[in-house]
Amino acid sequence: MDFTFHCRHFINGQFIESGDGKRFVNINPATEEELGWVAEGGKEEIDRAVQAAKRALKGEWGKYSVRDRIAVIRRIGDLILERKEEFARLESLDTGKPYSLSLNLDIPRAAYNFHFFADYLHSVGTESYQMDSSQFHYAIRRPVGVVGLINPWNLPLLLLTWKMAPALAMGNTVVAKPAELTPMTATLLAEVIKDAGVPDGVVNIVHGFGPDSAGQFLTEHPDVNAISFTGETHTGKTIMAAAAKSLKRLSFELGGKNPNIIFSDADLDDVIETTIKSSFSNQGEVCLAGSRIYVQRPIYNQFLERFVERTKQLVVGDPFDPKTDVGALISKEHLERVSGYLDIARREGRIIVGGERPQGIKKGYYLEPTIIVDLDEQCRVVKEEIFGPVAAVLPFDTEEEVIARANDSDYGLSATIWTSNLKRAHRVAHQIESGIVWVNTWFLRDLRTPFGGMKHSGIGREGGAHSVDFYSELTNITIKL
Ligand code: NAD
Ligand code: 6OD
Repeated sequence: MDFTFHCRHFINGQFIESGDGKRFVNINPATEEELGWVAEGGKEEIDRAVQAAKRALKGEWGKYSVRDRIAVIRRIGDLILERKEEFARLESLDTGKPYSLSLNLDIPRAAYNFHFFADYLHSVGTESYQMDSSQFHYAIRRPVGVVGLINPWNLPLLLLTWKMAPALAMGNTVVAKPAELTPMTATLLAEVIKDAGVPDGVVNIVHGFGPDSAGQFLTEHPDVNAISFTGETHTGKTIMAAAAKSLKRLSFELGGKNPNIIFSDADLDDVIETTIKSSFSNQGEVCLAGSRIYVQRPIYNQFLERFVERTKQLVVGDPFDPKTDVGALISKEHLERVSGYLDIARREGRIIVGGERPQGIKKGYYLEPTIIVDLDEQCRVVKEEIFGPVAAVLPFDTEEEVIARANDSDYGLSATIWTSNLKRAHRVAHQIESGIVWVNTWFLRDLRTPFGGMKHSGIGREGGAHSVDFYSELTNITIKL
C-alpha cells in the first residue's frame, strides 16, 4: 500500500523529532506493512513538554474565562468531526479495527468527548455554606496543574480525548503519551489542537514506550501534578510506585474480566446480538468485554447453539472491507499472548468454534472469534484478562451461586445482567462487585455517569462531575463577618 504517516512529538505548539533522533517503526497489524516512523521520546522530550505545559499555565491560557475555554474545546470537537474520515482511516490502519467502527464509534465519540465537556462546563459550580449571619464559606476551583495522560492502544483517540477534554475544561495543561502501537490519531489531533487556536504549550504530545522511556519519565517527573492512566493493572501498579515519589494525584482505569450473567427469563434474541458485540467487537480488545458468560442451565444449550451459529457468521478480515465485522489484533506479540490462552483452553476445556487463523488470510494478526466451554472456574482462561476475541461460556443454576462466581475475581470493572425480572435485576446489580453494571444492554454510555472499576480494575471514577473533581483543586474560603 502506498501510504506513510510519520509521527513527531508536539511540544509547545511545534512538531519536532527527538533531540537524539531516535525513532521506531509503526506497523499495520492487518498487513504487517510499515505505516511510517514514530519519534521516540526520552527524558529530554518529556522535560521540554512538561516545562512548556508549566509555562502555559501562567500564560494566556491561565487567563481564559470559562466561556473562552468552552469555545476552544467546542472547536476541537467540531474540527475532529470535519476530518472524521481522515481520523477513522488512521485509527483503523493503526489498530486493525474495522473502518466502520472507527468512523461510527471511535471518532464521533472522541468529538463528543470535547462537545460534552464544553457543554458540561457551563453548569460546573462549587459549594457555599452559611452557618449564621457571621460566617460564610465558599469553595473555588482551580486547575491541578500539569496533567500527564497515558493511554492504551485499543481505543486510542476515544480514550485520549476522554481525559484531555475534561483536563482542558478545568484549565489544566497536559502532556499526553499515546500508546506506542497507535500513535497516529494523537498526532493528527495535535494538528486539530493547533487549528482550533489552543495556545502553545497547553497540549503536548510525546511519543514513546513505557518502561525506561517517555511513559516512565512522565510519571516520574516532579513537575507533573497528576497522572490519568488507562491500561493494564500491572502497569498501573508500576506507575503508582513511580508517582509516589512526588505524590501525584492518580486516576486509574485498568483491566477487566467482566461477567455476563444470563438468566433463563432473558430475551434471547437481544442477548445473542448484544453478546456477540460484547465478546467480539473491536476484536474483543475492550476493557469492558464480556469474557465470562454465565448462562442459567435451562437455556444453556439453546444459548450456546445460537451463539455459536451467530459467531460463525462474523466476517473476519480486511478492516477496510465494509463487510468486515472483526479486524486484526493489535500486534504479533498480542496474537501470541492470546493464542497462549487458547493452548490452555485446548488442554483444560473445549474450543467449540474459532481458535484458528481465518482461512485464506496470509498476512496480518488475525484470529477467528472463539468460544470455549467445559472450563473449570479456576482455569486461567476464566480468571485472567485475555483482551482478544475469546469468550468462555459456563452454566449456572442459582442466583446466589452466580453472584458468588461473578465476584470471585480480582477484577471489578463491569458486568452485564440479562433478565426480564426487574426485582432480580436490581437485587443482583446491587451485589455485583464492579464499577459498572448494565442490565439488558452493554456499553450504553451517558458521559455524566461515574465510569471506572473497583478492585484491580481501577482507582477513582471519571465522567461528568467525577472528571471535574479529578481535574480540579478545591480551595475552601471562610469569611467571618
Ligand atoms: P499497557 O498498560 O501495556 O500500556 C498502556 C500505556 O501505558 C501505554 O501508553 C504504555 O506505553 C504505557 N506504559 C507501559 N508501561 C509503563 C510504565 N512503566 N510507565 C509509564 N507508562 C507505561 O496497556 P495496553 O496493553 O496498551 O492496553 C490494554 C490494557 O488496557 C488492558 O488491560 C485493558 O483492560 C486496559 N484498558 C482499560 C480501560 C478501562 O477503562 N478500564 C480501557 C481501555 C483499556
Ligand atoms: O466509554 C468510555 O468512556 C470508556 N472509557 C471506555 C473504555 C473502554 C475500554 O476499552
